[in-house]
Amino acid sequence: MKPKAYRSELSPDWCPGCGNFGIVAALTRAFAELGLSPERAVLVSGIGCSAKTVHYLRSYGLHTLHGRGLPVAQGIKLARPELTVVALAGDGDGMGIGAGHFVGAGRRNVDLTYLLFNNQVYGMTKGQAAPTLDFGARPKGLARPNPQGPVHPLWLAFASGYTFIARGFAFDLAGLAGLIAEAIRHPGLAFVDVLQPCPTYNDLHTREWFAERVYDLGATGYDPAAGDVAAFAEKAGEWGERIPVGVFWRRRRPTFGEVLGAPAEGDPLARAEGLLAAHHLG
Ligand SMILES: Cc1ncc(C[n+]2csc(CCOP(=O)(O)OP(=O)(O)O)c2C)c(N)n1
Ligand SMILES: [Mg+2]
Repeated sequence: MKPKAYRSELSPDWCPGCGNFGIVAALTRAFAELGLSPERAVLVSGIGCSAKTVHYLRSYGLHTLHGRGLPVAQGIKLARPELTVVALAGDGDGMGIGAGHFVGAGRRNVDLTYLLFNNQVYGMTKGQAAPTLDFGARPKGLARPNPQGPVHPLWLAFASGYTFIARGFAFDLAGLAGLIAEAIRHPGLAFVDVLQPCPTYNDLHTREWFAERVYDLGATGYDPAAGDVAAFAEKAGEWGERIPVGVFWRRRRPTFGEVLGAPAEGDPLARAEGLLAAHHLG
C-alpha cells in the first residue's frame, strides 16, 4: 500500500503550516514501509490538536480523554497482542495531565509506540505554556515569560524505563518515518519525541528555527545500544544552537505481555482482564 492509501476521507482542520501535517505524512510512510494492513493498526490519542490525528488515518482509532491515551493503548495491546498499537499525545496531554501514565507505562514496557507531538504550547486551547516550554520563554499566547521550568521528555522516558527512546522533527519526513518504523518494530515500549512547530501560537520555535538546528545523531557515531548512560544524558540534554534527532536509547527487556503471558485467543474473559489490568495499574 502507498502512504496516501492510509489516509481517511476526512480533511484535517489544522492551521496551515502545522507540524501535525508532517507527522501524519511520516506516520503513513512508516505504515507503508512496514506493509501494515490498516485493520491491524490502532491509533489511540488523548485530547488536543494532535489528538485529532486518529481521524485522519484509515486504521482503527480511539480519541479518548485528556492525558488518558496510554492506559487505553496498553489495555488494547494486552488484550489483542496481534495488533500494532500507536499511542499519540500532545506535550500538554502527555507531559502534563498524562505524566503519571507516562511514567507508569515505562515501568511496564507494553509493546507499543508512543509519539509525543511536542510544540511547547497548548495549541488547542490558545497557546498556553506546555510542560516542555523553556523557563523564561514567551511565545505570543503568554501574558508574561514562562515562570516554570520545562520537563525533559527524553530524560523522563529514560528514568521511567522506556526501552526505545528517540526524537524526530515533524518536517524531516524521511527521518521521522524511519524513526516511527523503528519504534514500531521495537519489541517493547518505544517513545518518539516529535519536535513540531505551532505556527499559530509558538512564534519562537518555528519550522525554520528547528530546521536550522536539528542534526542527525546517528551520523555522529553515537550508538544507542551501547548502554552508555552518561552519553545518553549528555546527547539527550543538548538543546539550543544544535539539537540532535535520532535514536538515543535502545535495550531489550521482557515486555509486560511476555511477563503476564498472552491471553488465550478468542477468550473474552482473558481479553477483559487485559483491559482491566492496564486500567487499574495506571
Ligand atoms: C480534563 C481536561 N482538562 C483540560 C482540558 C482542556 N484542554 C483541551 S486540549 C488541552 C491542551 C492541549 O495541548 P497539547 O496536549 O499540547 O496538544 P496540542 O493542542 O498542542 O496538540 C487542554 C488543557 C480537557 N479537554 N480535559
Ligand atoms: Mg502542544
